[in-house]
Amino acid sequence: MPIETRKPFADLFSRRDFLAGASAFTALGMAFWSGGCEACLTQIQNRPTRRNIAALSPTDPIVTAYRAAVAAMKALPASNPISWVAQANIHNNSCPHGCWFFLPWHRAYLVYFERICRKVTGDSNFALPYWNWTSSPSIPAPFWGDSSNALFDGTRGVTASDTADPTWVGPAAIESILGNPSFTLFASDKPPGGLPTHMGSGFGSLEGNPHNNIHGWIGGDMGNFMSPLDPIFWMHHNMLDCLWVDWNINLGNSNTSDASWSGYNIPDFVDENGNPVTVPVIDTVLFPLFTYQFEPCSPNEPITNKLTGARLQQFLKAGAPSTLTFGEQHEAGRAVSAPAGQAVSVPIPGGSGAFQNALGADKRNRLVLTLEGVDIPTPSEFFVRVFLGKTDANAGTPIDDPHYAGSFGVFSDPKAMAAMAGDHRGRYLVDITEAAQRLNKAGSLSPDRMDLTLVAVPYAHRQPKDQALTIQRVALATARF
Ligand SMILES: [Cu+2]
Repeated sequence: MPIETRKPFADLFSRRDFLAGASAFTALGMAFWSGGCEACLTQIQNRPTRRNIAALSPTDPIVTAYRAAVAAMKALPASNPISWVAQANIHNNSCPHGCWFFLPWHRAYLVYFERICRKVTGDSNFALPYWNWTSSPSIPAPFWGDSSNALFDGTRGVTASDTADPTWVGPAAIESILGNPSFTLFASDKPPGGLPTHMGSGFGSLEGNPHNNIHGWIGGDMGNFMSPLDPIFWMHHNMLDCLWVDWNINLGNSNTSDASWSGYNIPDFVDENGNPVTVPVIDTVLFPLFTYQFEPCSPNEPITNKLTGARLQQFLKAGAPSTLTFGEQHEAGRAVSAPAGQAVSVPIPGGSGAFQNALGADKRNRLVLTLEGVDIPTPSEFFVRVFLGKTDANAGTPIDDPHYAGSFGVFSDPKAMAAMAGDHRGRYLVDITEAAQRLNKAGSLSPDRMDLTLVAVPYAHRQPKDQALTIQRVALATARF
């Protein structure tokens, strides 16, 4: 059906405005259109709201429905494609990490999981809650107890009173991540060859920091690619999805317009009837506009759920080229290593004025620390804090120190790594523009040399005896998107 016949949407945008995707609606379900469009708009305005689980009591109907859905899925044999184990296997076999398919893949995964929850509970309005670790940094109460609680997972390495570190999930960390206007730096890099990869070719900030570290910190099932076995997985990824919505819609940032991203069809999911589903990436961009909405999750700005024609047009037309182009690379010239718990400093020579561009007011110019060939111990027992111009930084240096520049965690899976014969390493991008600008303003930045200090900080309760941070290549690059 041509899009023009779908009034009143024809008034909101012409076919041309629809990115690459008039086809986008095919998989979104013709349900919206089949009932006549007055009904469609109402249905869209009233689309289910994914709520902050901290606002729900353990006996709230939403929590009860989620627990019932998990119990029902766990009761199914693994051979059933909508069973708990089969769902986790989808992730284990196909999840792309460390690349820009990370966000759309997990969004589609959640959408179909949510539909399975509706099917197995008969609750057709069920909307998956999310875990806002910024405002509630402990795993929420409904996920504790014992094995009689379907939401409990006995393999976790943390307790109900442990709190996620503000380095990963604190308001300042999340505001900084949301404040990055580059899709690559926010949402991870384009993979080599343009196709999704299982293993990290370029972790951006949302994935590299809160995503990886929540996985690593919780550990147990959450510490590897079977992580969806822990019911908290779905709440965690839902929060990441909410932040992506915030970055796109409220903050007005564009996803990449690279056709290898928007034109990719993800073949990995099953619907609530257990039938295989292929989801175009372009559809995942539209899901939160048409099929669900969020309660506000960002520390800085409430979500605006109101679906206006102007907002839609602006968003759908955007698609600015946001591929990050690297300029000069300034190499450290040596591999670096630090045992967990320790720090290592790396001076990076630049030459006069080398970093000047990135210190100006143009937000499109960035200063990006690129770490290549990063060894990923599995399960990883530590994360990394990056400081600029503070060679005595250590695991006790607070992140409100003005020299603090960013953080990342290494998350992978031993089996995935074993399958990567030859290259067991990842690539991480840490945008240090903010810290450089702050120090420059204060007059404490050397104009032709950057001293970076990487601190390998152990997760709480872990004794990472034999683990070390090891990086083959450290470079500081000027970049523009
Ligand atoms: Cu994950």
